[in-house]
Formats: sequence, structure tokens, C-alpha cells
Amino acid sequence: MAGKSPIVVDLKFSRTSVAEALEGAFRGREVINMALPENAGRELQGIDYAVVWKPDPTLFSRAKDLKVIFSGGAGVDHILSAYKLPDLPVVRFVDRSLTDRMSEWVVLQALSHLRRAPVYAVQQRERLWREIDPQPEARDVTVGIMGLGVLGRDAAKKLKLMGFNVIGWSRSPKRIEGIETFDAAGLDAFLSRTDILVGLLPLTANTKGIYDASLFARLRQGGALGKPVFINAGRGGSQVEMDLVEALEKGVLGGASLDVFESEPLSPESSLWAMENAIITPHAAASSDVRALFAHVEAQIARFETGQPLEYVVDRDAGY
Ligand code: NDP
Ligand code: OXD
Repeated sequence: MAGKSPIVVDLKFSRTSVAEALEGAFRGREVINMALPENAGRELQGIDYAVVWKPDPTLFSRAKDLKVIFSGGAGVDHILSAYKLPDLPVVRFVDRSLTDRMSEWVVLQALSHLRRAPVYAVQQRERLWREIDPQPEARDVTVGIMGLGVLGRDAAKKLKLMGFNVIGWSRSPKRIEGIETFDAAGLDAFLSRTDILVGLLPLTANTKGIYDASLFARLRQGGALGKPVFINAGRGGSQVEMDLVEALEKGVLGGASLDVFESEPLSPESSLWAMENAIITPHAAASSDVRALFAHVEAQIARFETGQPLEYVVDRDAGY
């Protein structure tokens, strides 16, 4: 297999999951796993491909011959915003397992708020036997999804299966069967109809801080859940956490489920931890399955090396 370029792997994931997935991956190609101490100062010239998640800041200046950069996740803000990147295609991770995991998380959170799981968790700790009344059905509640990409569309489909009324908002207009959609200009109309807001936006210059006090104030009050709920698994940089805490404290929001935070890990000092109406998960809504990631990278390299266009290439100007 002479002539196959090596591949550099710099994934800040669990070391064992990367090492295990590398067994049997990229056959016939040398793999330079930057997690191994012996590769720390290594020469990285003559390497065509890099698979990265929050890579070493010097990687792109050292690996000068790269032809394609593969993101270890669906999001690419971890490289676009943090490094001066060479003008190369950046391919993001799009995969059934990741999409399914995200939809599982989103449906779980929407149902948790519909069925008052945070209140029952408190009552359980207090050994309190009290049914909460009234009990709205999913069909009484409108879930508004911000971001109708790969993840937003799949979540929309699965929320609909559970009976929710689903609407969506995205930068460009969309036609999705059974779902009313709004484009950038329709944000106010979209928010005023939304009982549960789901954030599945990428972090870009335009989405930074988008979930702020003014946005929370425009969500529907007095719907079937009484107060609106905010669910975010996109990026924490899109939420203004001070505004979010205040909205939860003052009852502008009735609850929240958060997987992503302005700064991760979430500080032990954050008041979000102790809020009874907030569900917190540690950026674990849809972790990349590393074997699936490497299979996706191999498939894209095969396309690249046989002259077919790469898939899932990021629009560097749009930032996602
Ligand atoms: P896509 O690129 O497929 O979709 C992004 C969507 O956001 C598109 O509908 C796009 O609009 C919309 N969008 C982008 N910018 C704007 C804007 N300024 N105004 C309105 N809409 C906008 O991404 P995915 O669905 O694959 O992933 C979404 C994000 O989820 C990732 O970028 C990542 O940050 C996050 N993520 C989080 C994970 C976790 O575990 N918490 C796991 C995986 C991903 P349009 O359709 O018009 O282009
Ligand atoms: C991703 C993530 O972008 O896990 O894939 O956040």
C-alpha cells in the first residue's frame, strides 16, 4: 500500500475510545495519534489528512501539507473560531448514530418538561405523593426548533411522532412536510408560537448570544405548560447565561434543559446546578461514536482520492 499518506489524529476524546477505534481503522495508512507522548514533538510534514477535536494549537502550522481537515464532531466552531486555518476543505461529522443520539436527547428533554420530571424529582426527594394537575398532552404543546439542519430536522420528525406540534426556524427558507417553518425574517412570529424552544444552532458570529433576555421574553407565555421552556444542545456560546439564570429565577422561563454552556465544564459556582427547574447534562447529548467517525473519514478520503467531491464540507464564510 505504498504511497498512502499518513493521517494525523488529534481528538480530545477519551484516550481509550480513540485507541480502541484505531485498531483496524485506516488500514495501510500510518496513523499519528497525537494523544501518544512519543508523537508530541513529531515532524508533521507530508501528511494529507487530519481528524481533529480541539486540536493542539500548533497542529495546523506544523502539518503544512494537509489537504483535508476532518472535524471529530458535527460542530466546527472548535476549529474555525480557535485557529488560523489554512484555506482547506473542512469536513464535519454527519452520521446516523450521532443524529439518533441527539434526537433521543431532545425528545427525552421535551417529554421531561411535558411530564414535569423536574417537579417530580423534587417531590421524590421530599417523599411527597402529589399528582400535578392539569396534565397537558404533547399535542397541546408547540416545540419550536432553532436550526433545521441535519440534527434539527431529525429531532423535528421524532418530536412529531411523540405528538408535539413542531415548528422550525432557520437562516434560509425550508419546506418540511408536516412542520411549519420560518426563515430569518420570521423570528418574532416563530417565538410567539413556541412553548418549548429547542436550540440546535451552530455557533457562528450570527448566533453568538442569540438566546438572551429579549429572545426569552418573546416566547409564548400562558401556553399549555404555563411558561416556556428552553432546551439547548447546540452551543453554549449562543446562550447568555446571566440572562438565562434571571429568566428562570423570575419565571420568564418555566424550565430549561442544557447540554452546552458558555464555558465548559460548567463551573461548580454556577447557579444553574442548583436550580430545580433546570436539567443539566455535560455536553453529552450526542457524543461522536469514534468507530463511526473513522468509518466516515475513510469513506470521505476514498471519495477524495478517486476524484469525487467531498461531502459535508463546511461553508467557511457562513461558519458552519
Ligand atoms: P447543520 O449545519 O446541518 O444545521 C445548522 C442549522 O442552523 C441550519 O438549518 C442553518 O440554517 C441554521 N442556522 C445557522 N446559522 C443560522 C442563523 N444565523 N440564523 C438562523 N439559522 C441558522 O448542523 P447540525 O444540525 O448537524 O448541527 C447543529 C449543531 O449542533 C452543531 O453545529 C453543533 O454546534 C451542535 N451539536 C451539539 C452536540 C452535542 O452533543 N451537544 C452534538 C452535535 C452537534 P440553513 O438551513 O438555512 O443553513
Ligand atoms: C459535536 C459535539 O459538535 O459533540 O459533534 O458537540
